[in-house]
Amino acid sequence: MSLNQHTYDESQIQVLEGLEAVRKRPGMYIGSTSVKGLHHLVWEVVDNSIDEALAGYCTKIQVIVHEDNSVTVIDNGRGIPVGEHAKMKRPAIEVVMTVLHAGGKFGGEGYKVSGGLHGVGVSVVNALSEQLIVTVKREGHVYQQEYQRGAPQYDLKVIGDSTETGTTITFRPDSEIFTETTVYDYDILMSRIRELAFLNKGIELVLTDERTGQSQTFKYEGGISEFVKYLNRNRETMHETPIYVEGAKDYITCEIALQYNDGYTENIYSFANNINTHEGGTHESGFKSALTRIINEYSRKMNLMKDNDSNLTGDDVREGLAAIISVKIPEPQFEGQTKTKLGNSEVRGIIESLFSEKLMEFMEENPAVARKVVEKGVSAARAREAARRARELTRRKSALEVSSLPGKLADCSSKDAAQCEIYIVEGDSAGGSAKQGRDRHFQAILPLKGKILNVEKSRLDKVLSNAEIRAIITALGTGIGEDFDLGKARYHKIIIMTDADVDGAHIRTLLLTFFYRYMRKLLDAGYIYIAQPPLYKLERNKVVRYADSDKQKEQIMAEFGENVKVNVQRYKGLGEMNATQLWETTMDPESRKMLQVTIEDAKLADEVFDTLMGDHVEPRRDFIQQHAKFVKNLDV
Ligand code: 0RA
Repeated sequence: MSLNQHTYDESQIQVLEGLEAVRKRPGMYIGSTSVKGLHHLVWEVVDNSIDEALAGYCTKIQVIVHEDNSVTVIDNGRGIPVGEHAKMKRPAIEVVMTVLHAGGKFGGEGYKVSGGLHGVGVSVVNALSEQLIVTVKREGHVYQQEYQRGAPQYDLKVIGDSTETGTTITFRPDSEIFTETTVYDYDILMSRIRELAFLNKGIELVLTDERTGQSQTFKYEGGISEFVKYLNRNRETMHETPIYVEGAKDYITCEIALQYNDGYTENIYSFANNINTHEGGTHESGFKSALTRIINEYSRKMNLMKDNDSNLTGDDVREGLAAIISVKIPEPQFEGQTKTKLGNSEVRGIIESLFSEKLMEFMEENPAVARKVVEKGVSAARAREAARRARELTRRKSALEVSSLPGKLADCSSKDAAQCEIYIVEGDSAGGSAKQGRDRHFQAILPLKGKILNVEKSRLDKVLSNAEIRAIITALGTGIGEDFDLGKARYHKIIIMTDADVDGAHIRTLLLTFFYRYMRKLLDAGYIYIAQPPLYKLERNKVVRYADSDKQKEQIMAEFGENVKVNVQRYKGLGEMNATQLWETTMDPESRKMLQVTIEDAKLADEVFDTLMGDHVEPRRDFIQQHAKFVKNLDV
């Protein structure tokens, strides 16, 4: 046996061991094997194509979901190299597809801007796919290789000629790994692909769903400026064109776009290497401090505030602001609870000085807009004062009352927050069943009457004067907004339980919007859940089964056997279930299913809400047409 063959055998064994490690512990590489992990496979492949585009070699990326939920990603980049890898003695493409973290090693050119969970390498996608086929057009030829669960099925071969270049990867996620679901969600794919198109101006991204025939193309020459306009699409804006700033220093590139609207909420999204930094970080804090400082400086300079007026706060100047901050950085440091906080300290200063200068320039050139922005901040400051007084009132009141908890709350007996759960239940009658059915040791019930206030349309002072919202705040114990303290949470599971109808969906959206706006850390901590009551009860000869979907109903009917007239009950509301049924199906930790709400879900709820309740008719109509299946019963 030659020495070369010997080394080859060894490295092949190592390769297989590496992929086996990925299959044994997929969560370590892609976060989870649920819906999120399933979609992560797509992002891993797409990220490589985006990197190729950022390096200047790729202009178009296409994502196709096939009938069988396999996915194809096509790009027109340089194509993954096919020549022999010096050390591994195999074609580079095979090394990229089978060796962990091998992706960037052949580039040689500068750096790759990847980060976070992303950038683990396409070999991970390969390891977790039943089948993967890679096709590369390069140097006049078309090359192809196929793998199953990461293992090559044949040596790289030439299957044709082409004058074009690019990479096509088709993979079918392994159902042995993704046991929960292997079905791709169009809306999840679409909203991230749209986001990537906003964040990387000029790149054309196409999403096609062969299961439905749906297809959308995203390409934004205006990049994040168009992103900001999109965020404000349902609002009246205070200036037509977003303020846009870009700059680079020491291989760090920064872009900022912002536009004020006449609403009360702030919509700031920051990104580092295309990853949404939910927890903020140095780029976001640099931006915020520059914004506050410059607006105050400008108003003093122009005598828009009295000398003894105190400065506007950050919250004041961010009321009605939509902004995107996007940085691309060679070695991002991701920190925080969910690793979505940018830690690189050098970024703060770069953003701060870049943005201060441009913002001052903008305000001086657009005095009418600048004046409106300042006036808005001043009125926000007044409202903040009013809110503070209202809050103090609540605080003092609760200190005086014997029991400060809301009267409607049926609290649990345990005081160990980590064990405790609170069900926020739609309606008094379902609330009654839940109170009877619960395990009172660790389950608390808070029934809500009717709908809570739409927090998108009100300032904090009004939000705090709403009885239902006050009940939620006091029950949770955390405080709200800037006073929020996660450590004071009285329950570590906050479970929203509403009817499976349009009103239920509306109330759920209102609650999620409230948590998103005022208690975001609850979402970061993963404390918010949505209960999943069943849709059907099926009964035959005292054997009772429940079904969550029509499909499951059919399945259970089939299991009961043919030609028996099974008793089927469709639940329209929680109120139709008695206490025992509610416990068995929805509240018993042994048997219930709950959805844990992520910050993305809440963001989406916020967006859905915005679109359905916003001031403008056109986006609402578009949205309803696009999401007909989801909102078909909505009376808007
Ligand atoms: C390594 C080196 C080069 C390109 C790529 C990887 C590459 C990977 C993927 C994955 C999907 N699409 C891709 N496109 C390119 C540089 C090749 C060269 O120097 O010509």
